[in-house]
Amino acid sequence: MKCGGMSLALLSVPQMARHRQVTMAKPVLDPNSLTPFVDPLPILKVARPTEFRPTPGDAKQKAPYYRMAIRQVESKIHRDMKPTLQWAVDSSVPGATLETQSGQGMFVEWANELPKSHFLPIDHSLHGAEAEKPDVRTVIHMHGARVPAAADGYPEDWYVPGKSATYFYPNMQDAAMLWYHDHTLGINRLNVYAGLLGLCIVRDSFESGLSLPSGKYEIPLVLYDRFFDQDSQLYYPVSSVPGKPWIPELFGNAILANGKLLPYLEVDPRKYRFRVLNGANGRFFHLSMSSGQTFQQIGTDQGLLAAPVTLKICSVAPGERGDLIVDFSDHAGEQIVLKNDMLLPVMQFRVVKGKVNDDCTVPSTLRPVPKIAESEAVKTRPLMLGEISDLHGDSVTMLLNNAHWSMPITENPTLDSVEIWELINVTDDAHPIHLHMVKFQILDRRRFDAFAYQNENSLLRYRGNPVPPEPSEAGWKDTVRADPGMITRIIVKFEGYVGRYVWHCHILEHEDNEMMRPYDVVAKS
Ligand SMILES: [Cu+2]
Repeated sequence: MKCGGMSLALLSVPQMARHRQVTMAKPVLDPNSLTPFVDPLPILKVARPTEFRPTPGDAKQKAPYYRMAIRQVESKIHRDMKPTLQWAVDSSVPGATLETQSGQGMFVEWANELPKSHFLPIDHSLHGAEAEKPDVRTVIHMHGARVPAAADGYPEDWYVPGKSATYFYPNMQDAAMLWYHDHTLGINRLNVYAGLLGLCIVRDSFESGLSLPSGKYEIPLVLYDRFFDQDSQLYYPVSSVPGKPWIPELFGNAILANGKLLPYLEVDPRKYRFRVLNGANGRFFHLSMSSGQTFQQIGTDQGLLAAPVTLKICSVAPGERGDLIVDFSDHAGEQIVLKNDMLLPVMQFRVVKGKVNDDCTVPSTLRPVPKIAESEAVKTRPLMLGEISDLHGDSVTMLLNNAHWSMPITENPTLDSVEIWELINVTDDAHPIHLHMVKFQILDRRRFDAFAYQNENSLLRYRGNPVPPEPSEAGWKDTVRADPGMITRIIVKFEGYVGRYVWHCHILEHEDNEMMRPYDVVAKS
């Protein structure tokens, strides 16, 4: 189901109608009614530190200090739309990009300067979003960062306007594109939809030693979908259940690139590096070029792949990143559209005529990704991804291992130990599962009998052979697509820090309604 071309009120959206009827309380803007490709693609600004402060544990070292103000702003999504009210980090949506070197720590003060009222529909029946809690609150998590628990942005560590949290990120990890976003318990889907997301690029000497496109030829691309009303304002659909506006998924009809609807980018006829983030609440992207040309994927969530993968379609689930090399050298003078499923345009590339010098190369081997042997695992955890309906069948809750957020901790890996997590998906949806603090590898996916598993006392009956990860997933990951009717196995070394973290589905509507669990990394005894 894709939502291109919808403009009518009271429209039911099949993908969302499974459990609650989703209603459009007002007419939504039809992106097809707008002239495409009239706004240049915004190049995300890079955040600048305001000062340098002594590093925790080593006062002689100084680390940059960034103050990232979180404020309500108005900005133009498209030339022919009115300014849209959004919530911005460091004055833009997506927020300013943090850039750092591996091993170079940084302080970030996330300052909540939002107004006192929320402009999106809070569901007070969700755990963590009860009516007595303040409507406006935030806490920012750095997705993919190996960071002490106190700076991870725990969902209950939210704070209200006028307060801030200052986190120190050690950045002791390889080059990768991380991203920050709101993680507030019960309203995270609304805060991210409002605009609270941005990038953090970690660089290192290994990656910089490769002659990949850089500078103006390396372009981060943050993609997500939204609905807008006829006044150009963000619209978040609600359920048909009075007092319970939560919906199980959101698939907006407007796809934005770096915060603009249907922008264009003028490019030279040469190689570019596009660092793609799927920052959508629930939409999976499958990106291709209207020219039919192939491109190379050189990296995934946690950095470079062992070798480039040639693709015609790049798939990224919510939370995942794809690091792409696109070569326009054979397309001088052409206009090429970056498309999602159903040929829906995302943006346009206008390739300049002529020839340019391009000494960037993509090496045939990029960075070793040493396989973690299954024999290293000290524990295998079967973890069911399931869902329960309420008595009236008008609501559904997706759960990890049948446990709610507030139940006792069940996942408690030991620091530096290796575990295999088996994500046993008995639902009809693909769930992108994200573990905080760690990176991992995908072992395989295997079809199984979900009915037997649920009804015959966890009987495991396989319906196929194990399928290895796709080549574009065969690197270091922090988010993995757990497909329906499949057991997805990942192998994780819990390196980093002792403390309380979370693991969750990155479909934000699921995460806000219990598809998230705390986990503890415990000290070696
Ligand atoms: Cu999910």
